[in-house]
Order: sequence, then structure tokens, then C-alpha cells
Amino acid sequence: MTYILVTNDDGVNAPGIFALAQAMRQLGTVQVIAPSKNQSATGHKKTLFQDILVGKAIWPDGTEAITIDSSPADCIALAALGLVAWPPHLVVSGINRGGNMGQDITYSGTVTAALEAAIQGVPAIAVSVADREATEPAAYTAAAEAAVHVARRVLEKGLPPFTVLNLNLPAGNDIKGIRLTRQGVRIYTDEMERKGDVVRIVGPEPGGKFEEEGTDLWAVHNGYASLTPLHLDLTAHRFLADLAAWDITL
Ligand SMILES: [Mn+2]
Repeated sequence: MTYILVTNDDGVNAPGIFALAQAMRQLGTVQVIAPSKNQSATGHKKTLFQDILVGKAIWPDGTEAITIDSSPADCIALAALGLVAWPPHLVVSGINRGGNMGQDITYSGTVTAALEAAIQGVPAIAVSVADREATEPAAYTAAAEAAVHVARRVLEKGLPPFTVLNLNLPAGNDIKGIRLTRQGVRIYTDEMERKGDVVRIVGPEPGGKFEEEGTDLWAVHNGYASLTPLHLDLTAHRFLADLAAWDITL
């Protein structure tokens, strides 16, 4: 029996993870292990030598989800350490409320949960909808079905070591098709709000260089699902030769 672990970063009660877990049951048994509250943009946070509270949430459909009072990466790390049955055949993270494209990926708890699975040797997919207004499970229907299509292939074919798939969907349930893409370039328009010693970073959903055909941002901006393979090796391989020419010696 195929066994799939589902997590997210929006928290166990977010509509996206409910839609994702429901859809993944088409492929096998699903275990949900998710942050107890919203952990968006917490990045690849691992909690060491600190207490972490474990709990349980019961969804309206009867699903018993394990909750972790910490990051999405901690959910997967703890799963791999035996908090739930391990290893699954697949880890799926999402469906995130808001796209995870361009430089979003190292901020993203959705993507870093998938990267943690890759570190633990399990194939993983991160799934996001580029719509911050998606507040109902129905807004995730098409994304969940797209995730099932991709997951079915990953279960057949596997993934290379330290590689995950990053799936992003446009808003709405009318998707033109899927494009294999590379990571694009986000243009953030964050602002700082300040009240005395208290500051906040705020900003709208960032745009990007949509004219760069072949990128994740381009595909989603043009109504396509975007599927990008990501690798944990962040070495700037193309810069290595130039760096050698600096002739650094000690
Ligand atoms: Mn999120």
C-alpha cells in the first residue's frame, strides 16, 4: 500500500492541506503531520535542544492529524525520527496559500519541508497556489488534482538524490496546462512599518520578471501550472572557475 505523508506551512487548519490530503487518498494511505499554527516564511528551520509540543487535530471529515508546535521542516525531521511511520513513499507539502517561486524558495516553509524530506532520502513535492485570497478548500481543487498527477509520476519514477519538485499553480481552477520551468526572479516590494522600537515587514504578493519565458513566474503568470526541479546543492557552479582566478591563498 502506498503511504504518503502530507505537511504544510500554513498550519494544520489551513484549507490547502485539507484539499491536498483529500486528493492524495486517491493514491494511498495518507498521514498528516503539520504545524499547529501558521509557519509561513519560516524557512528551513530545525529546532535543536528545545522542547517541541506534539498534539492532535481532528478535521471535520474525521482525519486525525499530528500537530507540531514548530516549523514544517521540524515536522518532517521528527517524522523521520520515528514520530510517525517512516519512511513514506512520498512527502507532499502544501497546498500553500500564495506562490513559492523565484527567491521565495528558501523563505518558504512549504518548499523547505520538501527539502527536509529529500535530506531524509524520501521523494517530495511542494505545492502552492499563487493566490493569497484562496481561503476556501474549493480554491485548491485544481491544484490538488495537479498534485495527484505529478505525485503519481513521482511514485512510478522516483526522484534523484537531494532533488524535489516545486509545483506552482495559477489562481482559479482554469489551468491551461503544465510547463517545466526554471527558477525565476522575484521583485519584492516589501516595506517597513515602524512604531517606536517595533518594526514590521509588510508588502503585497511580489511580482517578478514575467517576460522571462521558461521561468516559474512566467508560466504561472500566463495561466500554466509550473513544475520546477530543485536541488539542495546550492553551489554556484558557474562561478567556481572565476573564483579560482581570484587566486586566494592562505
Ligand atoms: Mn504559507
